[in-house]
Amino acid sequence: MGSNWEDFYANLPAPRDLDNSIELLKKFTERQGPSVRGIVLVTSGGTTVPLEHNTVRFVDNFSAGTRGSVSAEYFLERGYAVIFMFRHKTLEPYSRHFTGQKFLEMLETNEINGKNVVTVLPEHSERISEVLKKYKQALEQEKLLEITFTTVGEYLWLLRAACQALAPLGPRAILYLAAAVSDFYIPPNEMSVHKIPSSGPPNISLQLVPKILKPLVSLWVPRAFVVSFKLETDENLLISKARDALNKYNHNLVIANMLHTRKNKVVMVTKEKSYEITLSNEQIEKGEEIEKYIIDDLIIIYTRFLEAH
Ligand code: 9Z3
Repeated sequence: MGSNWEDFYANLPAPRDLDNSIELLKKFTERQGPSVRGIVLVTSGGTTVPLEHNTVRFVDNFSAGTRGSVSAEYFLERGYAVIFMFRHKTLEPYSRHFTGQKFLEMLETNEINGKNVVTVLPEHSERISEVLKKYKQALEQEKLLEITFTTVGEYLWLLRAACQALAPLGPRAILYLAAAVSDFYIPPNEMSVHKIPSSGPPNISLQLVPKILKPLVSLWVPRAFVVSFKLETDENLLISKARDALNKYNHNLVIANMLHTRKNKVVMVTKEKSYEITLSNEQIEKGEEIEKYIIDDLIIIYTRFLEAH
């Protein structure tokens, strides 16, 4: 076991609320009328790898969900419907602008006629209102569906369910796989049921998660526009690995990025060419986001793909 994706799913218990997610996905995709430009599945955030069935401990990764949540906003702005499939408690579109105490600092509280009234400080009003309007619009127009996962197993079940919902759309489906998915896991039958005792150093052995991009591209959504991400920490490997993935899975675009520079630089790799998108220092200072440029370019590549179909 471990190399074949069918065995992998057969041995991996489905998440308890999977049927509910399937229903939401079905309703959402069916509700999008003929005028919708396309539906984008954006995956975002990292996955956990539980070490115990009654999970106390797990292996995790760094992903904060910035790439995914920011990209989702730009897709919505460009008229696409978005299924935002994200790791529970990582960043979400719109609310990501107001996280932590930064948000509380935008508010003030006063007592008026014996009642506590909370107001937004005038200097933050424009900004909050701008984001709030976009958020409300996405909800009112029913253009945004959010579904969550935590473990790598939940991610994989949900990904397959989302593909099944998107398959009927053919080339109108875009997959933008920005989540940082674990390459390793502990198969359920090898996992400790209870909390691993601390009486001695644990013997933890991880297995390979099968490469899910393979069945995804060739079987689940064969007519969709598929974008994967490649993350490296060694610059020398980045482009060759991205190109290997493209050749191996035969999808449409790989967006390659380095761990430490991912917010300011990516490389767009298609079958025809590869080129960099970078933010200048001036753009960074202005608070510009690289995802805006990624999405603009992606749409150009996608439009060409549509024309070819
Ligand atoms: C990415 O490369 C994303 O851009 C990041 C975004 C995870 C770096 P943040 O969430 O980070 O904004 O903090 N995602 C894909 C990473 C990945 O695991 N790719 C696999 C690989 O490189 C291929 S599917 O092997």
